[in-house]
Amino acid sequence: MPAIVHALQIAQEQMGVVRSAETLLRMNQKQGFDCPGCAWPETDKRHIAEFCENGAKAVAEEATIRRIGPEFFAEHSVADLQRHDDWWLGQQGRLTHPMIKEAGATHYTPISWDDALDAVATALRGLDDPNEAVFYTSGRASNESAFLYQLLVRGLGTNNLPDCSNMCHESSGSALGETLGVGKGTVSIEDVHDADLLIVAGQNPGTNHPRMLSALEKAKQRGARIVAVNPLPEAGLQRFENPQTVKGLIGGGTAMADRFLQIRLGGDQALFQALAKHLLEAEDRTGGVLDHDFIAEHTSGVDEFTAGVRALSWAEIETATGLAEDDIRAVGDELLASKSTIVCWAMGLTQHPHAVATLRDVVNLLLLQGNVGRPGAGVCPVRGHSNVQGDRTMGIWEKPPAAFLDALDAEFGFSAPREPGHDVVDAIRAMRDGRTKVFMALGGNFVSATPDTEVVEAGIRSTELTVQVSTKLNRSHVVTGRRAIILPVLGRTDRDRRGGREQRVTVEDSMSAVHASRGRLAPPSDDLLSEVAILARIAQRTFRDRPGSPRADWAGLEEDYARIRGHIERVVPGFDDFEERIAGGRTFVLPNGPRDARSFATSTGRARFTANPVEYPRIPEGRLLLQTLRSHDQYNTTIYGKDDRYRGIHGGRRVVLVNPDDVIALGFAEGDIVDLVSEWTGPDGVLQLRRAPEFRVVGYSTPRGNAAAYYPETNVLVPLDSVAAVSNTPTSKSVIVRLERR
Ligand SMILES: Nc1nc2c(c(=O)[nH]1)N[C@H]1C(S)=C(S)[C@@H](COP(=O)(O)OP(=O)(O)OC[C@H]3O[C@@H](n4cnc5c(=O)[nH]c(N)nc54)[C@H](O)[C@@H]3O)O[C@H]1N2
Ligand SMILES: Nc1nc2c(c(=O)[nH]1)N[C@H]1C(S)=C(S)[C@@H](COP(=O)(O)OP(=O)(O)OC[C@H]3O[C@@H](n4cnc5c(=O)[nH]c(N)nc54)[C@H](O)[C@@H]3O)O[C@H]1N2
Ligand SMILES: [Mo]
Repeated sequence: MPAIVHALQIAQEQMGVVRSAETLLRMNQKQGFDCPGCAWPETDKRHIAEFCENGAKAVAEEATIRRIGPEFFAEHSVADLQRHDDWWLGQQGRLTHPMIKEAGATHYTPISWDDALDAVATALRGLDDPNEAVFYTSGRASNESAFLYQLLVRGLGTNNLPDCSNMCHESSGSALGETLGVGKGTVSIEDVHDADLLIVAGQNPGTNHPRMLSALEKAKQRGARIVAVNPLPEAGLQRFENPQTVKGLIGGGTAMADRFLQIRLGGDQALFQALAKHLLEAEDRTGGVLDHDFIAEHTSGVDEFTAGVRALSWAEIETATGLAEDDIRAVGDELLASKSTIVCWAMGLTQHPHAVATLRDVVNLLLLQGNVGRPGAGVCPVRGHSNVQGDRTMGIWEKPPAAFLDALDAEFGFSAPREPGHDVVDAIRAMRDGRTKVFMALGGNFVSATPDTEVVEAGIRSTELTVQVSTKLNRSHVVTGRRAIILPVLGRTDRDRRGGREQRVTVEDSMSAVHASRGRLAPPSDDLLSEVAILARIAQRTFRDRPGSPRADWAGLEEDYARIRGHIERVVPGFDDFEERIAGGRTFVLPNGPRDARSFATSTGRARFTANPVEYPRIPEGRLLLQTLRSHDQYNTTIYGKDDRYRGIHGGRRVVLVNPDDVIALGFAEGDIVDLVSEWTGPDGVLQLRRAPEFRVVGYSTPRGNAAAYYPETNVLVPLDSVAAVSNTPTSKSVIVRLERR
C-alpha cells in the first residue's frame, strides 16, 4: 500500500492526474513504451498495471510537466546552478531548448539547432587526432540511437566509447565472456519461474528490480527455494507483498528467502568456492552429485579448479565470509537437493577488486552440476539500465570484437579503427592528463556517476568542449568544458514523429529479448529532436566532404528508423527479419550459444572451469569497509526524494550505516555527525586521503567491519585507480574509510 500511494503521489506531482493515468497504463504494454527503469523482462501475459513503484517514479521523472527553457538559464548562472545538488537540478523539469555556454561566459544562452549541431561538428572536424574526443553512453539509449552513435564515433576514427556498463556489469561481461563465450546471462524469465533453487547474491531487487520479485514469487509458488546472500537484510528479499494480488495487498505477502547468508563485503568468492567444496565432498562420499557427462563433454579445466577448492581451508572461508561453516553447508545441501539452479547477481558482486574472479567462481559452481544450458538453470546477471545490454549489442564498447568491425566496414564502405579505446576509468585518466579536447555524452550523468569526483570535475573542466544530449538537467551540465552545449532530447515516453509518421525504437532486456518501444505522450516542446535525429545530423555535418567516412543516407535514416534497423540486421548477428519480428508488439530472443545449444565460444571451445586463488578484503584496525549503494528513492544519480523507506531511513541521504557494536567500539554514538575519510594506498605506496563531510551515524544490521552509504554523495571517496582486475570497474563496494568526528 505505501508503495502504491508513494508512486501515485510522485506521479501526480510531476504529471497531473490525467497524464499519470495515460502514462502508467501504457507502460510495458505491447503497444506502449518500455519502462526506462530497469532491464528486468516482462512476461508474455501483461497486467493492466505492468510496472512497479520505482518504475512509476522513473517515468514521472521523465514525463513531468515541469519545463526549463531559456528564461531559466537567464535567471541562473552556471556558478549558481553548481551550488545545487542533483536532486534540485532534476526537480526543475525537462530541457526544451538547445543551449550553449561560450568560453568565459557566466550563463548558458539559447542557440538554434543548426548552429548547435554545426558547432559540435566543427569541433569534431577540427581535432588533430580523433582520440582526443571521448563519447560516453548511458544505458537508456535505444538500439537505433546507440548504433548510429557508434557509427559516428568510429567514422570519426576512434573507439573511445566508455559507457555506464564499465561501472556496472563489466565484471560480469568479462567473466562470462571468458568462461561461457557470451558476455550475457543464459536464462529466460521462464527459467526463473522453473528453477528449483535461486541464489540471489549482491542484489537488492525490492528497490532496484521490483518486478523481479513477482518472478521469484512465482518460482516459490512452484516449489523453488531462494537463498539471499547480502551484508544487509534487504526488505524485498525477506518478504514480498505483491501489489498485483489481493493477498499481497492485505495479507502478509510471501516470505521470500528461505535462507539468508549475511556475508561480509567481498566474501562471495570464498563462499562460492566453499559451496563447490561442499559438492565435491558429497561427491566423494556418495557420488551422483556432479554432472560428469556434462563436464566431460562440454567443459575444460575441471581438475585445476577442484584442486584449488580442495586445498581451501574452512578457517579461511569463515574469515573471508564471516559466516559459520554449518550455515554455508546448509546452503550447500540446498544445491545438492536442487535439480536446476540459477545464480542472480548485481552490483554487490561486480564492484569489488576481485569481482571477475568471484564471477568466475559462480560459473565454476554452476558447471559442476551442469547448471548451464538447460531449463531452470544458468547465470543471471541482472542488468541495470533498461537498454544497457542492447547498447553493447549495438557496438557501444571500447573493445569491439573484430567480427563486428568487419561487418560495419562492409556495410558502410569505410575502415573502422581497430585500436581499443578508453573505458570510463581510462577516459578520466586521459582528461586528467590533458589528452581530451571534446567530451560528448549520450545521456547519463558522467560527473556524478563516476568515481573520484574531484579528479573527474578537474578533468572535465580541462576540455575545450562538452556536449550533453539529455532529457533533464544534472551535474554534468554545470561542471563543463571551456565551452558547453546542451542538446535537449525526446525520452522514451515522448511521441516521436519523423518523416510524417510515428517512429518506434527497440530495446533488449536483461534476458536478451528484443522488442519495440513507442512513446505516446505529447513531447515537452515541439522543438525537441530525438537522439536518432541529433546523431544523424551531427554525422551528416561531420562527414560532409570528408574522404574515408562511412557511407550512409543520414537524412534518410532520420526519416525512417526502420532503415537503421535494416543496417543493424546486416551488421549484428541474430537480427534477421528484424522489422517483422517486432511487429505487433512481438518480442524475439537473440541467439545465445550456452543457453540454446550448450555451445561455448571460448578459447577452448568449451565452458571453462578456471582456478582462482581466493581473495577477500583485509580491513585495517579501526577502519571500516564502505559499500556505496542506492536508496529506495533514487535512480542512480537522479534523486526522487530523501527517504529510504525499506531501510527505515527518513529525511536525509547523508547517513552511514554501521554495525551498532562498531559504532560503540569506534567511540561514537548513533546520531553523531562524522566525516568519512577514505584511505587508499596507491601503486606508488603513498597513502591517499579523500573526504566526504557530514554524515549521520546510523546503527544498522551489517557485519562487523562493514558500512554502507549512498551513491553518488560518496563517489568522492572512491579512488580512480582502485579498480577491479580485468574489468577495470571502479570498486564502489569496497572503500576503506575511517569515521572522523566533526
Ligand atoms: N529504483 C531503482 N532501480 C534501479 C536503479 C536505481 O538506482 N534505482 N539502478 C539501476 C542500475 S544502473 C543498476 S546497475 C541496478 C543496481 O541494482 P543493485 O545491485 O541491487 O544496486 P545497489 O544499491 O548498488 O545494491 C547492491 C546490493 O548488493 C549488496 N552488496 C554490496 N556488497 C556486497 C558484497 O560484497 N556481497 C554481497 N553478497 N552483497 C553485496 C548491497 O547490500 C545491496 O543489497 O539497479 C537498476 N535499477
Ligand atoms: N559509488 C558508486 N558509483 C556508481 C555506482 C555505484 O553503485 N556506486 N553504480 C554505477 C552504475 S551501476 C551505473 S549504471 C552508473 C550510472 O551512470 P549514468 O547512466 O551516467 O547515470 P544516470 O544517473 O542513470 O543518468 C541520468 C541522466 O540521464 C539523462 N537521461 C535520462 N533519460 C534519458 C534519455 O532517454 N536520453 C538521454 N539522452 N538522456 C537521458 C538525464 O539527463 C539524467 O539526468 O553509475 C555508476 N556509479
Ligand atoms: Mo548500472
